[in-house]
Amino acid sequence: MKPTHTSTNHCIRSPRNRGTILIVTIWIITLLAGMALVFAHTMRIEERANGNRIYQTQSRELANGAIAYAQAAATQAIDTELAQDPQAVGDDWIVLITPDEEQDDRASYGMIDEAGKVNINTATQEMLEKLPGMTEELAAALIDWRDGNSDVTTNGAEDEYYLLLDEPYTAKNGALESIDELQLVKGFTRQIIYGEDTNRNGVLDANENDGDESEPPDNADGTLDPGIFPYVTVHSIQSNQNDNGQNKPNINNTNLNAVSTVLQEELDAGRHAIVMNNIRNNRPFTNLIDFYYKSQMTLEEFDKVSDKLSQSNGENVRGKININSASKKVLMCLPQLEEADVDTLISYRSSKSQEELTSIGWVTEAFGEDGREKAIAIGGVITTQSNQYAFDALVIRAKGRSYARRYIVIDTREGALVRSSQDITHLGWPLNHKVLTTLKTEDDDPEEILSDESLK
Ligand SMILES: [Ca+2]
Ligand SMILES: [Ca+2]
Ligand SMILES: [Ca+2]
Ligand SMILES: [Ca+2]
Repeated sequence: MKPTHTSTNHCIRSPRNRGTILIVTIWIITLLAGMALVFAHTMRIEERANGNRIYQTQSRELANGAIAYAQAAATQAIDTELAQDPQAVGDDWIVLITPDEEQDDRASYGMIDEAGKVNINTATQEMLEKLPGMTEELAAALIDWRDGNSDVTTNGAEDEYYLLLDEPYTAKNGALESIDELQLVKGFTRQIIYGEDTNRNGVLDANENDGDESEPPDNADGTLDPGIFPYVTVHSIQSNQNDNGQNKPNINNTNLNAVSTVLQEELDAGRHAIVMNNIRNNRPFTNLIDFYYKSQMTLEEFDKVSDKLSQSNGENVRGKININSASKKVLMCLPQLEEADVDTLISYRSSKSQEELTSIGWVTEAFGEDGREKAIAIGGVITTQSNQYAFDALVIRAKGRSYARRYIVIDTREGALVRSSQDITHLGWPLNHKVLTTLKTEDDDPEEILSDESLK
């Protein structure tokens, strides 16, 4: 279900009066700052600092609106259609910028599924190396950065390297907390992480396609190299517990009682006996896909039970990739897959509705009889669940005279927890400048302007 504008407004309406006062204030400050240009240099600097302080206050308030909106959007039905339209929040307008592999000539709107990305804290070196622009050296350095030991992986880097830098520090030897943190890892530059898309809007802007003529340096080839940023996350995590609060039974447990109970709930007595016999005779299992093949369940049976079973212990599982939402570049990182295999997966899933893609079992059908090995190769790192969403929010106030950008990650495992919130206003206006000009000069409904394809 798509939330209506009305319900969203109702939930997170911001204090209107305070906003109006702030807008008036910022205009007075702007006028003062303008007048100050004729005064002494020091005077000018003071006025500008004052203006910045006011702007920061307003920006914070705009960002609070964005966070409230992201939380509301994440807790209302999780639907791929959700949040693709501009939303009114009080007197402000919010659009969510999302990268779109298919087009780099205009911005796309929507929320971003963190499970549709490669988790840089859990991906194997093989998977990391398959990210665009990555090398064996970069992947090895990342593995060393995050692993708990100080043994240097081939081509990697531990303390010995970092302690010799001009401003020395030690290797993290722990999980990364943000993608920005990659800049501390040997070899990772802004170029590797963000590519040519320095304003992070998923659009090839003029300065990103003119070579060295203006910042950033780019290859002027007419297509946007977005770096690895759109394809990586540190946030993907899902619960490994069933509704009863117990860990999902591990298919490789010595005692199969719990697995048997799960199967009993969904299979009739005859099928249950046959499947349990297959399970007993064919252990252990590499992962749930291997379990599916060896148990000789039907896909329909597996769809019903797979989400209640597990291939690991522990309360949570990190870093699984949602095969229903991952982009082609992310699917390319799955173990052992070639481009043709990824195309097979993409064409299969686009021929089905989301309801038909309930469990990871669909990859076995997509790959067919000969694809058993490939399906098992990816079986341990894939999921059809998503619990974390990123909102690259552009908040627009006063017909575009003021705006803020926030990158917010919401965890929906229990309610809508804000995992991170980063002010990215400094990256600049992310949409076509015609949109901003039209917002400022025309009296049309902001929603129409923001949705107008001809302006994008
Ligand atoms: Ca290490
Ligand atoms: Ca751009
Ligand atoms: Ca350039
Ligand atoms: Ca390029």
